[in-house]
Amino acid sequence: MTMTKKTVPSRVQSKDAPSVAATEGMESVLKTNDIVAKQASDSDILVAAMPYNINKAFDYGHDNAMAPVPSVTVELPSISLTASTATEDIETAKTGSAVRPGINPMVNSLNRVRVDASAQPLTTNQGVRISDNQNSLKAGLRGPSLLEDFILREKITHFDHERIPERIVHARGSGAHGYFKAYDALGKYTRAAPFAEQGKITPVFVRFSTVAGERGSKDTARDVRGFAVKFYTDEGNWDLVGNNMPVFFIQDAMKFPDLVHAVKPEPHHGMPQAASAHDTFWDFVSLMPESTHMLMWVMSDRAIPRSYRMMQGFGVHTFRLVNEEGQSVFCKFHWKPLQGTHSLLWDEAVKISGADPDFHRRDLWEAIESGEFPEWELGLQIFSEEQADGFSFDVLDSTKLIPEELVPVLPVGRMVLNRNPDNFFAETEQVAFCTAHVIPGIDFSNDPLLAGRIHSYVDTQITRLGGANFHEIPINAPLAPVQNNQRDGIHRQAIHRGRVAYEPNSLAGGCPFQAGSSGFVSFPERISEDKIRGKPEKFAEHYLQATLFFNSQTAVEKAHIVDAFRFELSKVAVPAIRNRMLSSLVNVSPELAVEVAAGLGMVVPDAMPKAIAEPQLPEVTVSTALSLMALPGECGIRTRQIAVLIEDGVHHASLVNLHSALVEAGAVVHFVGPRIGSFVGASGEKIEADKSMENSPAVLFDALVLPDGNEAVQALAGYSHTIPFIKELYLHGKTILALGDGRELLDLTNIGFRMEEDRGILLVDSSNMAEIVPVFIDAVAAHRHPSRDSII
Ligand code: HDE
Repeated sequence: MTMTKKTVPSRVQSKDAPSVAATEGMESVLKTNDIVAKQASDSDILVAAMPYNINKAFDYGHDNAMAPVPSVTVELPSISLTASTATEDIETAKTGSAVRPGINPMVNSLNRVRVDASAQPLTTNQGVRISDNQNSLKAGLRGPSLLEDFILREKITHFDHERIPERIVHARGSGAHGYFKAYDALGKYTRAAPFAEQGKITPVFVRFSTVAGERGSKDTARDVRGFAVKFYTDEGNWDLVGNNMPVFFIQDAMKFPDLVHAVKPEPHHGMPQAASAHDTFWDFVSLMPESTHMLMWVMSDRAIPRSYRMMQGFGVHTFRLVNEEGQSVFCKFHWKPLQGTHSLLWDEAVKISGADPDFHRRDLWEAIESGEFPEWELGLQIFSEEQADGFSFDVLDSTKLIPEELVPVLPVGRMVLNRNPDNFFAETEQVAFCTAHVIPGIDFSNDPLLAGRIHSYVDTQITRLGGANFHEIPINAPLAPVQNNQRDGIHRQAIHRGRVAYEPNSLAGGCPFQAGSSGFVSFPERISEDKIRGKPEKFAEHYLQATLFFNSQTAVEKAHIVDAFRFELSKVAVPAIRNRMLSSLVNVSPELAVEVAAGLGMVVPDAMPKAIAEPQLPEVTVSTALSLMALPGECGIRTRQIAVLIEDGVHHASLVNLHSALVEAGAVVHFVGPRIGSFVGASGEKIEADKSMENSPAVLFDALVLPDGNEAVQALAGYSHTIPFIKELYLHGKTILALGDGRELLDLTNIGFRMEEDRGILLVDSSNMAEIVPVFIDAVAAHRHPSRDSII
């Protein structure tokens, strides 16, 4: 069969259209000067300009598939031709005027849907003013309510439907707006819009989340955190839907429902909420040795971050970058927080879930409100297919990472979150991330986990957001123009003009037309394989990177991993599951297995048999980048929450000086009393407590100041919460500064402080404030003083 040779077609001008008999026939009709007839005549000219489908020939053949061409279109003689009705120029306040050609007003900034009720009367959803919002309509003051009360019924009906299904995973989350700014043009690797020019800015919306818990569950569960970024690029939306860990539990999407069913509350009694510490989770993962690497991350402090602002983010899968010439490289995405990577202790995380289940949500919100905009640097690990073939692991296996020592991370830009949403539901709840949302220049690898995700996200949004039009919800709509022939469906917002909703067409001049190679062109990967269900050989190695992770941790981090395994497995009721998991840990590290077994009062079992006897040797056996300590951050004590205890009789001047120095350094300083409200300093000054030890327990603070002033110290000593408050901050490794008489409070805790090896306990006279402030700031910036860990 001969294929038409590819040439790039041009637009056909309708005035140059071949004249046809039908056109002549219209002349007489035109004389009536009737607008409908004019439309009919123009239509005929337009249609006649496309005597056959010129584009058809380009549907065929390898060359055309490799370089798709834009469709040939015909210029409209008049815009009214694609109108639905000849009356569209008749305007009311409601209809507005006819839309300009090519415009889709659904695509716009969020301003078009922001609502402000200041100085406005209350109305029904139909815009009718409501005279009384306190009483239902009744037959007499003491009489029965009336069915005709459409105002009451509208209000209650809407209320009844206020909730939508929550996300099946990642239900609990928090989001913010911001932007991404490219450091340099990355045209060498990708034609993706956000990297097109140096300094280019692309708006983003980001949602962080836990995975297992329900929407109303706590923020500080031990869990993976979602890190999903929607880039509103000028070539369409790109969603980078990642996590705060670079690997995942499973290798194939086929196992995702099993994994999620195993970790979610057990179906017979609905417990436990937001926790993996139960039988079904450990039953499943101990039968799935490919989970082991991810388990190491989830049992590490990465799973209990101090803040969403203090986590790394990872795209997890291998993706493809494709440049203008169609050349492709592989890539992994990394987000690095400017604030550094910091975590909670497990004991803190547990207590914070009671004290403030919204701990991370509040932290993100307050930081942005106070102008402390969180920042991340985006980095790419770029590597070729040939390099990938040589690695000891398979880059299509999401249970493996690529050590930074093997492929360095290239910094390509930074993301700043600088605006909180106006409305949690409209934006954070309704935002719909989809791994299928890619743009020209970003493409998929054949990771079988990614393939399942490409299907799953769109599918789940259809149920969650009530239909196929979720892309029109303002937070989801792209800034790039949207024009296609998809129509109708529940809650359709766009009002499409005209009668053409198909392609090819000549009645709309061939528009909207296919974009050819300026559109998304899938990377033409050559595949010649058997159609089979199975996994590549390298996927069978399950332990080397789990070992790499464990061996790359500091002693403190290793101890926390042991503690986490011990805690989680101690909650597993069936001993054989514990034993099975222990036998798997022997393959990771005998040291780890011995310590966990000891913590469970068990004997270390034999190692679990491996799926592969002689794996390829790993390229890297220790990677310092895998330790949380590798990223201390660049923000000092900015946004750190510091509690300063106060009572009547406190030494006011020292606190005022300290307060201004800490605020200057960016900390958030709270005066905390036995109650909130005013206290009187030793010299009669007023000092206001914004928090109390009762409403804000110690776990909510990063550091503590004990004040000078004998009367205040005695009063604080007599209050039952004070000593436990101090002890808790101490045991969690926080910095404590005791001023003058405040030292007495420390003594009352009866903790044998080991001052020589603990730079987080500072005792000083109020007169030496100037000297101590920088030392204190330094100690708080260290986040925590782990030498106290062993005391807990
Ligand atoms: Fe998800 N995941 N996932 N996931 N995921 C969802 O989509 C799914 C996976 C991630 O803030 C769901 O809108 C499958 C890996 C984040 O709104 C659902 C598989 C990674 C979010 C879904 C995975 C993620 C989700 C539920 C295995 C890290 C929250 C609600 C094949 C790279 C996005 C929704 C937000 C959410 C499916 C595995 C990250 C059901 C099938 C690996 C951050 O579509």
